[in-house]
Amino acid sequence: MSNPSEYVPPKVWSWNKDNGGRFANINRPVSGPTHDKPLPVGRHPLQLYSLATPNGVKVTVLLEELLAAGHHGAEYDAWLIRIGEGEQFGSGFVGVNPNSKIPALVDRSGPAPIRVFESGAILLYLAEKFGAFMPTEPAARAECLSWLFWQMGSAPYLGGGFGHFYAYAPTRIEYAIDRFAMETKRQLDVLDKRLAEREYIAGDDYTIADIAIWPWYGGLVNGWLYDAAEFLSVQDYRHVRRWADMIGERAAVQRGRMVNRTFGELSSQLHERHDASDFDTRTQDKQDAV
Ligand SMILES: N[C@@H](CCC(=O)N[C@@H](CS)C(=O)NCC(=O)O)C(=O)O
Repeated sequence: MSNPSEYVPPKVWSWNKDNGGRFANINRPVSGPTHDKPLPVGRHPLQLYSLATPNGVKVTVLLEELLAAGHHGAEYDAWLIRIGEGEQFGSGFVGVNPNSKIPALVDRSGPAPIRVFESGAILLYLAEKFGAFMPTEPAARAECLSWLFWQMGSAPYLGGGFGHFYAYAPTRIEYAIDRFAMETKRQLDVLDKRLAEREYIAGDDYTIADIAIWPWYGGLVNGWLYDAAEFLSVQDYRHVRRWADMIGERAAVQRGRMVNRTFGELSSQLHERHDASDFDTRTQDKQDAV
């Protein structure tokens, strides 16, 4: 293994503001707001503050699925939080998520607003609120929750570990890439074995476990993350690929991917979503033409 220039940690760590990493401008060793900024509130019961990263897409996919299944109470306003510009550190956003990360949801349908942060918590909250996309039979429910929490615990190794060191770090460190590529491939193999036996992650039905896992691991095998499909030989995980294609064909999933999206084809970017008709009339290709 090649020897990266040896780093000897000092006795006490201190903050080097410009460490050269892709997100050096927004990463801080402290929490809390950096500026005063109230959050906007729209007319619908649910207010989502997010961005179309894999963690954000989970929630917009579930909301679009709920609406497609006839749950009108899932109507939502999706507001854009540009994390690259530090909008997650505005006082209003921090009030909804003290952890300053998208996605964050406020449910204003009851007598007092209810805040929910962490994408897994939001999926669970919405699935329970509407009685949808989560089985009620105890064994099936346990399986669904197990895979939902598997995603929450596993994806940081894919994103913060593999993705960071493969695509974003200022230097390529063989040890780090090797360690997290191995773990990412192990996780893909876990999914592949499961999906060889079952149509969906939790069993026979499409659930919030699929909705949580698809944007990360479906995205990875589709070549959407970190330009790493060839490096990780994603074609080997054929059951994951079968499942990723099946989920990706759902109309609600395709709509959910567009919401709060600020990259890719202009026709695929719906920066804010306030009405179902916005998908036809307010994508960025149409905004630019105005
Ligand atoms: N465990 C969290 C992770 C959320 C997360 O990492 N969000 C990222 C974007 S994908 C973010 O907002 N980053 C901004 C920052 O770290 O300042 C969840 O699932 O909601």
